[in-house]
Amino acid sequence: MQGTTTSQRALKQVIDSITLPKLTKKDEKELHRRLEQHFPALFERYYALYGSRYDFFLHLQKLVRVLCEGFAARNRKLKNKDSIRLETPNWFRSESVLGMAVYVDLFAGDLSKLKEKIPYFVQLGVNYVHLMPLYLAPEGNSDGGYAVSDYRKVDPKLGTEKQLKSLANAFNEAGIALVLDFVFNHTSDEHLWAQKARSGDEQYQEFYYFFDDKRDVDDYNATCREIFPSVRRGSFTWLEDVEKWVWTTFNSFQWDLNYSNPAVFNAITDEMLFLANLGCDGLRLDALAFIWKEKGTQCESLPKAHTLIQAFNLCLQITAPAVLFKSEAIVHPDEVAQYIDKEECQLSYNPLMMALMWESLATRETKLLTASLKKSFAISPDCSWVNYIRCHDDIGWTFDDAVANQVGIKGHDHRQFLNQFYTGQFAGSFANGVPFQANPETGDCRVCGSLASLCGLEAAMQSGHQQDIELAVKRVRLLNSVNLSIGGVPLIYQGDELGLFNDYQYLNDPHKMDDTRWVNRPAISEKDVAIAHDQSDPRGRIHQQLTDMIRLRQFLPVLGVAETEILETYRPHLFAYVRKSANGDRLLVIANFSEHRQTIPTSICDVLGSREVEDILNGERKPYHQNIMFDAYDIKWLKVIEH
Ligand code: OTU
Repeated sequence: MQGTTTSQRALKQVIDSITLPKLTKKDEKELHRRLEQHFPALFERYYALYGSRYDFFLHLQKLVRVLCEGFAARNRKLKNKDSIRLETPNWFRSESVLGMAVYVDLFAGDLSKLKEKIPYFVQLGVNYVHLMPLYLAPEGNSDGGYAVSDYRKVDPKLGTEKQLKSLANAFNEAGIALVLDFVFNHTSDEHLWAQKARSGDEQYQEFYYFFDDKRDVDDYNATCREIFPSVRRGSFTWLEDVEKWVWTTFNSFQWDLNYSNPAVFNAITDEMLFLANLGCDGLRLDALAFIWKEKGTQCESLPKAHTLIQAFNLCLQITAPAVLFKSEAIVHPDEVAQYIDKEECQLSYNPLMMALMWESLATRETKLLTASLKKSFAISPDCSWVNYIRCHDDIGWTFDDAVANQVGIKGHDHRQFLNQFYTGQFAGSFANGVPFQANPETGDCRVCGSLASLCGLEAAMQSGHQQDIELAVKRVRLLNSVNLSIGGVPLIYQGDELGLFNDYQYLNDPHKMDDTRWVNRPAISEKDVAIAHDQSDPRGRIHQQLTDMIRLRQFLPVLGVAETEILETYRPHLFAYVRKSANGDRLLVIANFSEHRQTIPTSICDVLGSREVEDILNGERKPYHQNIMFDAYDIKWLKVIEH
């Protein structure tokens, strides 16, 4: 390959061979500029994926047509946003960006009612809203919407495309970024492509992984991880009517798309651009680790999965550059890091920090959290973590066993302990968690539950024990406080801002009862909101404390574009980090992950350049002499006192 010259020639050939959509002179110029800038890289990736196919050029031609049409279909407002975002590519790193993840129906009822919740978001300081999948999906069990039957149709129970567009518009006017799910590893078995495949259409059978021979299935199963082992063993489903096996990493009704077929890449790009043109600011790349498969491998995070995502990203750079990618790789920390790059995903969930905050709460020790984040927290300055404490899924105990070993922790045993601790099988645990996908063979298990319940508030309020209630409220504050101050976009999960407990209603619904993740997908009621505004209720205090910290954060540029250095505290229960911005601004955060009093010498403040500090969280200005003292689960945001 001759690099740029070959791709330039290919671009010219493609452009000459297609009819371009009608564009204004200015738009045409911009499209050509972007193609010139990004096509060489796109061509390189597309060639690496599909170059050996006899029909490569035809697919390439189709792809360029899809991109040009996507560009033409993008409205003026969004095109203006594209130009603004190209000028301010790091907008998401601002200290004022705060996210929330919500289910349209559980949070508001439907799309039109969600629009009425804009003041709620604004009041809380939320300006990034991730809407859980809202597309047409099978009746009954649809994996919470993660089985998409039509990317272009809003689930009629939630509203219409028109309402979604109008919501996107209203969000935009209120300064709220909209993030939608891009569920591109699989479709539901009711998607038109799946239906055609099922009826014997070979062209569409090639959209998925269909196998006649059980030996293929066995070969792949031998090296692939089972994701939902309590649903079905292995990663395949036998289709009685077609007499073939189909690849289903998750539920049997979620068919994995076959990205070794360029027609799939093109078709999905078309769907992606449709979502982009609805007016969203970000796409959450669901289950992105699984999109490329090769026999003899685990079929997760393979090099070509990255090539594919880079190619999708380039397609966006050409047609809708305002739209960001958020990586949902809930995998080994080293693999999580591989997706984080301006050219791949600008945003990424931070499952390592999420899991290890819970680990520290259980053990009261911070050595694994400190050692792991020292290794893995730093990422490219063009990108950002999306930090979270809870989400709609389970907590998986993801951490690097080698790092754990270095601090004297055996990964396997420790995970068993954590599962026991959070699912009520460990005497003395404060948590009300529920096991998810226990695998009897490997002993693997994950945990579900709401923030407040996992922190012990549900149990404490049941027992009425005042001291336990206090401790639970403090645990919630501690986790929220780290999440808001460590650097990155904090993402609140619906209901956790209100201190909601587990919701056991799902046990009465036959479509949900087998999926314990529903325990942390509560419907939010007016009553819940009212309780959270009642200061005499512990949930009211949770809400107030969170709100106060959010307010404070908004005025701390050091929590925006700046670096995080994880510090060694040499104190088993304390966790500390310092935020440093280029202009010398600094913030030191120290957190006590135990219910016992702790102290640390004031010398830790030397990272701030002075020991004359104040805790800006509670306005405590008293100078610390020899030691800084911490009560149960205390956290301090320390700044040098300005004279
Ligand atoms: C995602 O999560 C979604 O967040 C889940 O809600 C979906 O069920 C799933 O994809 C399928 O669409 O298995 O338990 O290792 O753990 O991508 C959560 C990555 C999941 C997977 C993660 C997946």
